[in-house]
Amino acid sequence: MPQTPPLGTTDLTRWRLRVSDGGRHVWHYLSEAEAREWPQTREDRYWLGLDMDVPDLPRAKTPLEAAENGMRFYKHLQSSDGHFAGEYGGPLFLLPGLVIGMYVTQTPIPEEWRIEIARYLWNRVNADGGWGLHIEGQSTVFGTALNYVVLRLVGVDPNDPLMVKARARLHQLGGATGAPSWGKFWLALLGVYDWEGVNPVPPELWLLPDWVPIHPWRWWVHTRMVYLPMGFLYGKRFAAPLDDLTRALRKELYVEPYESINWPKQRNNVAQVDVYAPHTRMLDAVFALVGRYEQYHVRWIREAGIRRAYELIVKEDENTGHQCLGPVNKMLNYVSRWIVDGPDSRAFALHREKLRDFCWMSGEGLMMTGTNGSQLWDTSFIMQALVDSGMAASPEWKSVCTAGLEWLDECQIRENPRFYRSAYRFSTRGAWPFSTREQGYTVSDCTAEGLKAVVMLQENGLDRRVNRRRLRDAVDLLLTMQNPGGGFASYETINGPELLEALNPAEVFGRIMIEYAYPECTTSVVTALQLFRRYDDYRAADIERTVKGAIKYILDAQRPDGSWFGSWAICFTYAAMFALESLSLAGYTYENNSRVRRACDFLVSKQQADGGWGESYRACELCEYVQADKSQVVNTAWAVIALLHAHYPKHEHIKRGVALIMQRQRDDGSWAQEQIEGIFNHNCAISYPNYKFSFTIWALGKAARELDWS
Ligand code: LAN
Repeated sequence: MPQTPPLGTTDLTRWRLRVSDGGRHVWHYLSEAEAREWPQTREDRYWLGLDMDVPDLPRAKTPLEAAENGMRFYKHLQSSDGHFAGEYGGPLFLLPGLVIGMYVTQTPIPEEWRIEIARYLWNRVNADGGWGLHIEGQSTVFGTALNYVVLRLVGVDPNDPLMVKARARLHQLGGATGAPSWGKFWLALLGVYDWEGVNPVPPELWLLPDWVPIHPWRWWVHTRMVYLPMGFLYGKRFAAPLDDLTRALRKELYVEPYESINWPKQRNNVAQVDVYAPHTRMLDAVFALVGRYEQYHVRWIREAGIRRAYELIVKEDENTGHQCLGPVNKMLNYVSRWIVDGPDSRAFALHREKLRDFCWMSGEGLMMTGTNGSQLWDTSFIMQALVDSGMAASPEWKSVCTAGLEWLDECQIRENPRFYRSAYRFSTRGAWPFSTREQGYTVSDCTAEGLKAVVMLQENGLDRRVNRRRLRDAVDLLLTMQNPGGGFASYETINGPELLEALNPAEVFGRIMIEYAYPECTTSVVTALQLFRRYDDYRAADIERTVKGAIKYILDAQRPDGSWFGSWAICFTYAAMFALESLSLAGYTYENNSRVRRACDFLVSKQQADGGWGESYRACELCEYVQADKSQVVNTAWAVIALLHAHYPKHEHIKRGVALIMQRQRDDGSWAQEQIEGIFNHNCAISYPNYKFSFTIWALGKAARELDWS
């Protein structure tokens, strides 16, 4: 790696995180004078990797003391409004959307962003000069070509050693013609890749009647919300006008001269290293057919498709405060609104403002995040850990809990979306979202974890800020989310046929076309319902039936070796924690149930020599347990919690896990960041840096309570 970041570095002591509006995150870069007026907090300093000036704590002798020390540190990271903010980076295909989207709409990129984006990519480059799909992945064409473009657009010179090496790596991989479809799409918008080289994304799909089994409304919400603006932009064949920089990029990105490239031939050309979900023959046949249609399409139908797509884009913007569901559709909608509404429109100004919500500043530079944060998710876990470990009862943590509850109260969504069925939205009344109320999407397990945290806090002596009716609203919503097999999916019920997966055009992600039921989501929901019914007999029979079905799903999802595959974090240890919690609530433990025994034996067989557990993200790709080189405190915490749920009788295994977590704790109570923790779509890792606090504290606190330490 070249010695210095390509555009230098900003003064880290001048960055501040401001939280507002129910958990909104915006990083500000202050002038020196402003910086004197607005001091940096410990929270800022933690996320910037600066010294926090916190005292060393007396060394913990028991797991409970270790949990308390952990919390003494973690409380410094609680934001002023009561939630726990955090860096939600990891994927490396998001900054390209941000920067290309800003470039083609001529949105000025602030100087401090340019410097810090370049520094982030410089920090995250692989030894071979390229970038992967995420920060721990091997170099791919997607990562390398697109981040190369980012660096050029923020002002890095093509002769910078970082660029020379990246270009060499890209050319070795075959050049940008081998980018997967989403990469081709962004390059085409920028005008450095020909639209003829992109498989069709017909906006006419949105004109199909709703009953058609492949109608986009039936797709997984992320996939449909990305393909919506893609259809619009493809229909328009929008490409930014060429300028010197993009002209230069046409030379730099390809092995062969740009003019000599046979574009239609590139549509299905995707570099081997990039492919996770190869095109099926059926998909290629459909593309061939739709490609024909493209040549002869009827003008007015195309226009109607574009209009329909635009109408739904506007509804999405309005429903989410111009935040959008996620970072990809955010930037595609952004470009779409610029084209139609123009740079001076109110809609575009609102959109521009919300770009900031996705930009997170870290010690390594500025990244674009996987959502506008993981506010609700992180806050509800630590609140539950505090209650479950008994710590919430101590006066020391009262204010942490009270502030947490106030924020959770704020965060619950009270009504259905403004554009509801007309925008194919699922109900939201009573839901908790993954990030903020403004983003406003129901997620099954986020609703469940939010509900659990609130009920636990309120039943432990805090004011009942969230009244019974609102808790019932959450329950009503959850009860509508169960699928026929008994399981719960992520944002909605499963609405489309699995056959649609054969038409997955995205190459780099697996199982993205429809919703699927997940053990994690299912467990969160059943545990929430079980907890709720301890205090309220509302819809008791429905809850009973739902829980039964869910437990059956969990049992059905178990593999013969006793494991469960985890879809949203790495991987089998994560899923085991959830699944065994479900089963223990149903009364199944190691003592009385062979399934639970098998699950525990599986987990214990993976315990590493030092007493910890450690899984590699490769497990999620390969769908098999893959040991990490080194044990990880987060995996260890999940395994410990799992075994505790199961009442696993050989306590020495659990205690060795606990000992490892204690041993890795630093003098100030914190734990160091280890491997990346999360995953999505089988193939892309994503950071949950707060897990090393919430789950370690939880595991320690729970173990302290449930095992004999005398
Ligand atoms: C998330 C993050 C949270 C996650 C859990 C709540 C953990 C899970 O149990 C349910 C699914 C959910 C909500 C989830 C879905 C997919 C997301 C939104 C992400 C992994 C964060 C980023 C990812 C999103 C799809 C990234 C943008 C990429 C595209 C392919 C559009």
